[in-house]
Amino acid sequence: MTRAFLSLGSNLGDRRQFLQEAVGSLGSSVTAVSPVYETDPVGGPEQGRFLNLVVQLETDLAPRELLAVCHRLESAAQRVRTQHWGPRTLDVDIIWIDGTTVDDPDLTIPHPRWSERTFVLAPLADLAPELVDPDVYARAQGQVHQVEPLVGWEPTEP
Ligand code: PH2
Ligand code: MG
Ligand code: MG
Repeated sequence: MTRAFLSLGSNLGDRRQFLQEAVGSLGSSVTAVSPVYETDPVGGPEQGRFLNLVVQLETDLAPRELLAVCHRLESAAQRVRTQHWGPRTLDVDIIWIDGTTVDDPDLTIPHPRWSERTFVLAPLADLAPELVDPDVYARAQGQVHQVEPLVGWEPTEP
């Protein structure tokens, strides 16, 4: 089993419900869920604020299998890809997998922009402070503030 971190974000429709359903679908591989943050959009067109969180998994999936899971969750949220970095019901990105790097045109692990974005670093630091350098955090972009946590998520006993 390997530890992995996914970043989830939503800024369209019932944002909290999309996050809640996606975390629920990940099932027993989830070992921790960060607080929820409301975040100013970073990059892209003018758009509404996001809710963002980070999920920690313990998984045997290969990086591409995990990517397929991310895409399946986005499809389940009826994500429609129109504008690049435009508003979305659900975005699920692989941020980090312990001991793994991938550098392919369609998949880069660690995520290429994870260290530039407060909406990733703040929830990641809540779960894995050792991965977040305070100097890197200080240079990251975007305002974030913590809001109500997701309800009903219980860590599974080992
Ligand atoms: N995702 C992006 C671009 N900008 N900004 C915030 N606050 N949250 C996001 O999840 C986000 C973003 C590209 O995926
Ligand atoms: Mg993204
Ligand atoms: Mg994405």
